[in-house]
Amino acid sequence: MADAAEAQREESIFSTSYWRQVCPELHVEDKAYQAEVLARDRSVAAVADCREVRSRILEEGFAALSPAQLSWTAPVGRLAQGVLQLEKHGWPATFIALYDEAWAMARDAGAVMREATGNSLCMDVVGFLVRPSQTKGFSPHRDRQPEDWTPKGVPPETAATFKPDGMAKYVTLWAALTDATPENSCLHFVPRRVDPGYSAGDPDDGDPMLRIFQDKAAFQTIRSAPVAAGGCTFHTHRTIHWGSAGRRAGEVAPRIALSFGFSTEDFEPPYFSPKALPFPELRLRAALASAQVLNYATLAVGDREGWSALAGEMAGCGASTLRLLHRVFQSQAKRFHPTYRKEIATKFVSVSLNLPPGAAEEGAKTAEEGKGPGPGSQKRRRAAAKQVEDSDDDDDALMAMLEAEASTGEVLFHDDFDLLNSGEGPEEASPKPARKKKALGKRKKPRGTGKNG
Ligand SMILES: O=C(O)CCC(=O)C(=O)O
Ligand SMILES: [Fe+2]
Repeated sequence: MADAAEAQREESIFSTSYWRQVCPELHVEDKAYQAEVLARDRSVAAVADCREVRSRILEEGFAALSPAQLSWTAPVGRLAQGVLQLEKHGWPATFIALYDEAWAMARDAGAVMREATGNSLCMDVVGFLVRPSQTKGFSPHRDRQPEDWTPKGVPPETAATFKPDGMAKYVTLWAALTDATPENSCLHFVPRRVDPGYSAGDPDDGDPMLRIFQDKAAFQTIRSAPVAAGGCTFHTHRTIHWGSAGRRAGEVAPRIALSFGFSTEDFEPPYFSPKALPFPELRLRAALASAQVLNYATLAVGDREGWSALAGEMAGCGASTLRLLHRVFQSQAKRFHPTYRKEIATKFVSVSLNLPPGAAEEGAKTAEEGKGPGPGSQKRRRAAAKQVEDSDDDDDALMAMLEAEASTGEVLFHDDFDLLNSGEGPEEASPKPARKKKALGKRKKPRGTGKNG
């Protein structure tokens, strides 16, 4: 797709006319459309339905609303078509966040969430396009583990990630833009009552899935959550969930979804100021979508098919695409919360250093390519900095590392980070499936690699 690759440049990413041409049916920074959305005064969902969502989340860790219970301002079918258009141009589904309609939906989702949970949009927006013959939804995971929240200064105890009234401090609204069925990878949930790690936390050793599925009766507790286009599901940061492996043969319609994360500020601060809502300006949207793809890119190792559902054609991308996404984010980085910047820097460094052999030639040299000392020790750090300075080398991974360390005043990349390169520590080096998916595998020690593994 040479044309698509050609268009994937910073100039296009920041151009309203480019995005309008990709999806002519949708709006980009269209003031008249935005005014129409803001003028709307219908409620999105009945208060009684939101109450039911609340009690289901408290009881089971998940809930659902049917299309008949929801009245979205944005046309759901047009958003789905938009995702397919983006695919044609080589863009991941998350880039639907470039369009006003996605933010209209975020606003509606916010109204439902406020009523059901009291949580606010934290800008964790992700799009998915599952083609069951080639890809599937994310493999089983919890959206957050202690290694996601402790870098944000939140105490490690899982029990403290719930409010005094029991509501989770992080809840996702997952909107189906096409019908989501078991055949095309609808979501599946494990009810909290059968999941001992839900509120107590997972042991450092041992697989939470194996803890739960010890006998036949446990398998019967798995709940499939099909929803027709325009319906949505809800789950907390601790609910184990996944998209099923759909039917591989035959013509199964793609499953397209758009998810929004809602949190309390003390648990996960909004990635950029809510003052930019309801319609953030294009540069902010572009930076967010780019960063979100990087944020999940570590999935390429632990959940390749899930990563494909998220990244589309970018799933096999090399260094130059990663660098492009990172540059777009960096250009707006100051507008993002320091904890998010830190997370994206960590992910960017991690995925850059983990590119398979040959992928780096797509663009920049990586730190692996014989630069001498790798990141980690002070000596290496200084050597890296000096190399960057001396050779005017544009090694974005190293720069990101240094920039992130300088801006946070923390040493983010320790010597064990070298394991990412050495191949000596596969347990640590392989990001496990994690929203951001937090792995449900054997965990030898907490990993600091963020939401996706
Ligand atoms: O759509 C999927 O397959 C995964 C969705 C998910 O894990 C989430 O929204 O938290
Ligand atoms: Fe998830």
